[in-house]
Amino acid sequence: MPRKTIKKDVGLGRDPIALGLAGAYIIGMLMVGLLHAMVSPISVQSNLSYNTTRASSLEKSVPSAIKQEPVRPAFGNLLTNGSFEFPLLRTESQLVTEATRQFGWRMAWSTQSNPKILSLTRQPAVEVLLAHDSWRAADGSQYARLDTANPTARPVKTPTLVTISQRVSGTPGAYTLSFDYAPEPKTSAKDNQLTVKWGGKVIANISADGSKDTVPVWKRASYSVELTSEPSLLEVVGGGAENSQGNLVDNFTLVPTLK
Ligand SMILES: [Ca+2]
Repeated sequence: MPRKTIKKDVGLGRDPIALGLAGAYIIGMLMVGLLHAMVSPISVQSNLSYNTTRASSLEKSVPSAIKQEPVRPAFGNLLTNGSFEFPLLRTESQLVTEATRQFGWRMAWSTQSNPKILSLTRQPAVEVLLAHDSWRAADGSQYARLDTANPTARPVKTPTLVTISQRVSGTPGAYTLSFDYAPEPKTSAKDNQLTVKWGGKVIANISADGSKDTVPVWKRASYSVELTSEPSLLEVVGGGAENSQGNLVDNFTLVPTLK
């Protein structure tokens, strides 16, 4: 009995077998902890990888049409809203009338509209487009089409060719008028005719073939003009077939000519 009592009082530290088992248990737990510490970062990395992939796929699912590029006004540009970045569009296309604040351009139906076949009851409007898919603007996020969309029900025909204009004042002298022009993709030169006037005189007649284009192919054109003490009128006249196709323009600038 006394020996059994003594055995019960003996601690584990004094029992070689129990000590061995306890040591193995502690080492085992340390190894499990070490393995866990090694595995955990991989698991976190994996989650990060998943989230990144998910964020990327979400980004791809956002329509590119609502992405806005920062507006970069040309330094010294005397023209208002030459890049058609205002009004800020939330849809791919909007018909803008003169009543639209911030637009900056006057507008009228083009002198090349055909009043014999068209109802002139509709208010002049210019179509502003927000860059979408691969149809990028030449500058910023938006551009204009001077053969505008026709929202009226067919077969009623209304004008679509539009003229936009601005009266410009500034220090008299030599200036450079520049803008980007693109034929509408998959339309021929019959759809893409543009006339530019300065002070009532024609300074450019542009014709471009976009029949082989899949995206707007922008080309920059520049012309020398004179600004006098009197305000000068810039007119951009949409021409060609009147069918809501053609005449993409963007990024009009009027800056002093460097000598
Ligand atoms: Ca633009």
